[in-house]
Amino acid sequence: MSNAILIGAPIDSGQRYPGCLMGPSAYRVAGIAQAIRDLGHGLQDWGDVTITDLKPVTTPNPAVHSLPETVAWTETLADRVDDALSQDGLPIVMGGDHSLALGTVAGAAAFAKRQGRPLFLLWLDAHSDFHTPLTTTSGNLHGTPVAYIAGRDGFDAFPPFPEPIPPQNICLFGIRSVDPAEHAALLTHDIAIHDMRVLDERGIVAPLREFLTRVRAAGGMLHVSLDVDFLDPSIAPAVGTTVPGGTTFREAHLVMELLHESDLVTSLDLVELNPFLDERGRTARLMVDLVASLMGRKVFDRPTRSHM
Ligand code: 5AB
Ligand code: MN
Ligand code: MN
Ligand code: MN
Repeated sequence: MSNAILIGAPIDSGQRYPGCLMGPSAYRVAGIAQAIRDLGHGLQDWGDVTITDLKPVTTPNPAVHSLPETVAWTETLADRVDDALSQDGLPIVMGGDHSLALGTVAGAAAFAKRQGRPLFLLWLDAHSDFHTPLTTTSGNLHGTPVAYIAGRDGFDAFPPFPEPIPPQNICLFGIRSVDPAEHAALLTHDIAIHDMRVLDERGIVAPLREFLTRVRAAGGMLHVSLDVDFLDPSIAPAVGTTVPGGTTFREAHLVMELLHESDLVTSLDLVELNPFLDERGRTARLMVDLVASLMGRKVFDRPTRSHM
C-alpha cells in the first residue's frame, strides 16, 4: 500500500489558454482522495502550492512568456516533491499545465540522486515537449520539460537540473505532434519514442513492458507524467491542445493497470486538465478513474494474477 500525497499545482503560466489553474479543484470535486482511500492506501492532501517572490530572469528568445513565474514554480514544486518522497510518500501532483513537470521531475531527480538510484521517466502525451526556451516558437514553456529533464542547453534561467536523466531512461508514449526543432533534437538523443504509429501497430502492452523491465532491472525510480492530451479528445475534451488519434479509454486504463502491477511508480503528475473546457466533468472523472487504476482498481479482482 502507498502513502499517497496530493499536491495541488494551480499553474496557468506555461501556456495561453486560461483554466488549467482550476485543475486541482476539479480533481478534488471528482473525488480523487476518496478513490485512493477506497483502495486501502494512505492519503494526505497537502493543499495547493503557491509561489511568492519572482526573480528578474530573462531569455534571448522574445517569444517566451511567464519565465519568472515558471522558474518560481519549478523551484517550489521541486522542493515539495522532494519533501513528499523523503517522507516515503507517493507524490501525486495535480496540475496545472505541463510546465509543472520542470519542477516535479527535478524534485524526484534530487531525491533519486541522494538515494543513489537511477530515475526513469514515462511521458504519456500527444506531444514530445522537447523544446528548449531557445527553440520554442509558441513561447509556451509547457512544451519544454523533457528537454530540461534530459539536460539540454538553454535553461540558464532555471536551477541546474539535479541529475539529468539519460535519454535511454526516458520513454515518450502516445506522441503524435512534434515540432521541427523538437524532431531534429530527438534524432540526436537515444530516447524511446513510442508514437501512435508504433502503438497502433504493436499495441501498448509490449512497448510498455519493455520499458518497465528496464526500470526494474536497474532498480530505478519511475516518474510518470500524464498529460490529458495523451487521451483521444473524444473521451477527454478538457484540454487546450487537443490532437486527434489519441489513446482509447481501454488503452489508457491498461497502461495504468500495467503500471500498478509493476509496482514501480514512485511519483505522478496529472497535467493540462482545463475544467473550463470540460463537458459535465467527464474528463476530470476519467483522469480520477485512471489514477484509481494506477493505484490498483481492477476490472475484475482475482485473488492471484498469473499472466505476468
Ligand atoms: B503539452 C507545441 N509543441 O511548443 C508548442 O500540452 C505544443 O504540455 C506544446 O504537451 C504542447 O507550443 C505542450 C506546439
Ligand atoms: Mn524541502
Ligand atoms: Mn505535455
Ligand atoms: Mn500535450
